Amino acid sequence: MVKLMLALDVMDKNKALEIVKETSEYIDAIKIGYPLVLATDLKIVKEIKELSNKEIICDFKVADIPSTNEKIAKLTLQYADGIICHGFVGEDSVKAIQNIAKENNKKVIMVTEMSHPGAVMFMQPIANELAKLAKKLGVDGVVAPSTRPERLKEIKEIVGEISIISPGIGAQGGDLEKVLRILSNDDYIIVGRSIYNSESPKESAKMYKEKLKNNF
Ligand code: FNU
Repeated sequence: MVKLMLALDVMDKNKALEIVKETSEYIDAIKIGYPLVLATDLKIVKEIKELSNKEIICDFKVADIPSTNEKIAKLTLQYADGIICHGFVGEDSVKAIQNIAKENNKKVIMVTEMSHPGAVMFMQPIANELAKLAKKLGVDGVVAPSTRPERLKEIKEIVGEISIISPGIGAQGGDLEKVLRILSNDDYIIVGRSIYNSESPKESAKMYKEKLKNNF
C-alpha cells in the first residue's frame, strides 16, 4: 500500500502534538520541516518520535557544501529517521549526507522536481538528471511532484526501485487518483494542510488512509 506521510508544518508545539495524537492511527510517517523546528527547537523531533513511534523525516532540503551538509545531517539524524536534501548542489554534497546516514542507519531522500508552479523554471529542466544522480548514488528516496503526474511517472521510471515521496495532494491540487496509478507499495504521498488545517485532522487523515487502502 502507498503510505501516508503527514507534513506537520504547524508553528505551535501543542498543536503539533495534538495533531500527532489525533492522526497517528492513520498515518505511516511524519515530515517535520523548518516551520515547526524554527518555531520550537530541534528537540521537537525527538519528542514527536517518542510520542508517535512513527518514521520521522526532517525536511530541511539541505543544499550546502559537503562539510556543512555533514554537520546538518549529524544534528538532524540524532533524532530523525531520515533527512531530505537537494541534489542540484552536486554529488559530493549528497554523499556527505549519505556517509552520516549510513553510520546511523538512517535515510537520505533527495529532491528531484518540486511540486509548486515555479519548479518548472529551473528545476524541471534538470530534474531527470537529478533522478539519474539519485539512482547512481543509491539514495533511499526521492521527492517528485503529485501536481504533475506525467513528470512523476517519468521520474519514477528513471529511479526504478527507489521510493518516491510525493507532495502536492490536497492544498496544492494534485489528483490522487492519477497519482495512485503511478505510485507503488513503499512509495508515499505527503499531505499537510488538508489534514492539519481541516476541521477534524483525524477524519481527514482517516479519509486519505482509506483512499490509499482502496487504491482510491
Ligand atoms: P501541503 N514539499 C512540497 N513540494 O510541497 N518538501 C516539494 O516539491 C517538496 C516538499 C513539502 O501542500 C512542503 O514544504 F520538495 O500543505 C510541505 O511541507 O500538503 C509539504 O511538502 C506539502 O504540504
